Amino acid sequence: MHPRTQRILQRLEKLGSISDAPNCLSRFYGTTAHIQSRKVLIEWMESAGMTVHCDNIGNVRGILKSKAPNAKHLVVASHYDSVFDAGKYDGPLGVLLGIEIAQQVSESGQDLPFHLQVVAFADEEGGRFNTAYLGSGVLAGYFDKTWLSRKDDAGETLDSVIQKMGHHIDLVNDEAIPKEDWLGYYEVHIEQGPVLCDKDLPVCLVSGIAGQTRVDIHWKGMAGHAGTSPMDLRQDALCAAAELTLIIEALGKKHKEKLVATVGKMIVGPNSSNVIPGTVYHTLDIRSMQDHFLAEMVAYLEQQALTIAKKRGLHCEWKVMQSNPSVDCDPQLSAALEKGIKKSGVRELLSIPSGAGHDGVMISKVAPISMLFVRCTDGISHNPAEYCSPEDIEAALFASDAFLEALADSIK
Ligand code: HGY
Ligand code: MN
Ligand code: MN
Repeated sequence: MHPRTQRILQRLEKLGSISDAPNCLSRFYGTTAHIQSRKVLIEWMESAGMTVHCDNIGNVRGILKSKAPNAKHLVVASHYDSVFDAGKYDGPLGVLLGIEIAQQVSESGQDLPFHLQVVAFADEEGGRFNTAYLGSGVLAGYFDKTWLSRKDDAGETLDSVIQKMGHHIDLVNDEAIPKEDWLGYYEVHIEQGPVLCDKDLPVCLVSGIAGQTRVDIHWKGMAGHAGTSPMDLRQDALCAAAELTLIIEALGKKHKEKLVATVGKMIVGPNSSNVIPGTVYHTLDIRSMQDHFLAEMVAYLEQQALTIAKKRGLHCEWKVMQSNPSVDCDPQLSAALEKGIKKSGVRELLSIPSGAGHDGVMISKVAPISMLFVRCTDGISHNPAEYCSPEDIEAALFASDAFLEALADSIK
């Protein structure tokens, strides 16, 4: 195995051990582990020969400047936050591979015709504040200041967490790379799906990223005594939430070829075994490559929620937290990536859409994007069983080296 692959594996283990939870990997935005991992990333980017700075949202940004006049930026990135009880490849693989391709350029003394900027985004998952793409939102100049008042489960606001990290939120808009200065965006990420395993391929191109809407749903009923309240006189918030959850599942199954819908988080109040739940908060994560269809499904489910609330005598608050349309990867960047994949010896070219969201969704607002998927065993992700083999990581590394070369040739 190439020493560069070895180094990626060692660093994946190191980052995978930096967690806020004692028995699993969890690294939400602005936590102790998040800040600790940032320090390690700064060190590694500096040792790769890059000029490194941490921006005012917590993105770690390393750059190899080109001497070419009017050089634009190629950003190679992924994220270093995680979901709770995460796998160690989702995010860090793309960051560490980016550092390796930069180190190769720096050590070879090659002067690329573009600036090479490697970015570790501070928050892609939105695990703490349900704000996906915080980091890439800043890089694209699309940071939404209404996010600042968002609260985590402990009631702390995003604004206060950013300040505690020593950042100045009023400066974030200076951190963006202006639209005219972008050459493009490239991200390497585990597929988090079964296709590469089925096809027995190590890597493939990504054709686009599905549209995604995230909704916060609050049910307000009436808490009551579990022993004395007649069943037909209750305003049980949990039963209402459960009824909607099953409608959501049925809708996803009915349109399974073009829709996925998930209730992933639920908080029951007061959450006592002998009290009828008076309040329930839960999320809806719903996605499709077809934007109009997705909007129709969100509207339909909102109607269903309001119908359930009326029938059960509850109040339902439906709050769309974030909605991103589906995006296409750029044909020219993908053509260079195709050359890179071919040159690295992968036996078959494949291009698939991504059901998972990625920072490219945010970056696509200002720049052409491209992505490389890497096989992960059985497509398992957002799960500690997530695994990506050293051989497939090496295939992705070599395909990325060749992509950079093909891109540089296409500019000269
Ligand atoms: O949720 C997603 O698709 C990604 O992992 N943030
Ligand atoms: Mn990810
Ligand atoms: Mn993820």
